[in-house]
Amino acid sequence: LIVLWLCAGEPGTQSGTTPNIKEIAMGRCYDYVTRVKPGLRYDCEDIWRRFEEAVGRQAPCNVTVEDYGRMFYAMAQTWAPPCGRFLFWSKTKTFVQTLVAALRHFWTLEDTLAGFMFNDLLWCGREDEAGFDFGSCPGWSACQHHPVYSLWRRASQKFAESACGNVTVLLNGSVAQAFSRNSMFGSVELDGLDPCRVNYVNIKVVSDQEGASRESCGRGSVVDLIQILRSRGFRWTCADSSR
Ligand code: N1C
Repeated sequence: LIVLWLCAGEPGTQSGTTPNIKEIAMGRCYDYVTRVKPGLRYDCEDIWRRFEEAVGRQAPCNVTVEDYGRMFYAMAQTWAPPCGRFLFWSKTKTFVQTLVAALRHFWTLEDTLAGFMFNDLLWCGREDEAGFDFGSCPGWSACQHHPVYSLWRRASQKFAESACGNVTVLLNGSVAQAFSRNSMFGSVELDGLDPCRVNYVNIKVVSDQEGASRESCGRGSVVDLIQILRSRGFRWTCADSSR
């Protein structure tokens, strides 16, 4: 019976809203303003209220980028990473997090309040009553406007628009489509970069230690990225490396 119950999940659904999401997100917000970026003034209570307003009482597949407008307004950046230190990535998250922790030179979206608060959390609202659905949330593919996707979309867009100087892009050379127009980097951030503010786009294609590189600066989808950068007038460099 237990096995049957465990297997009964509908296709296209995944686990529900992260338990204790309010405590986690608000705790992170207070951590950010107290310890990570002391001196920045954000109202964590107000930010959480606006987040609830955006997500709660909505059909779980119906949360748009615009719905987060009021929340992002309350999170307006009074701080931006210094020019030359912006790091974008695609399909390399675990690797990036280790690298960033070690180098402390680069800044990613997770260094902004929005990225810091919502990293690795999952959420969706429920139509029938206020609040979150802790039982199940739709999968990405089942949704046109997934609440998690819309938040990252808005955050990624803002982050890319603020990028300046030399920016770095880390791609995973061990996967089939290191650069994909469907990824958050390829669909949102790339278009948000401003050729007048960005000096160089430095691409790094990183492959597994085992040397299983499927894609590199001269091969596969990375070539498409370089072509797009060229056509938009960016200066660029590209380097292959192993972890
Ligand atoms: O779709 P991706 O990667 O290309 O997105 C990565 C790209 C980075 O440059 C970030 O600035 O977009 C930004 N970003 C995050 O920082 C982030 N943290 C957590 C985008 N998405 C982020 N997430 C979650 O991972 C979110 O749920 C989103 O859908 C995935 C994207 O991961 P990916 O496909 O490996």
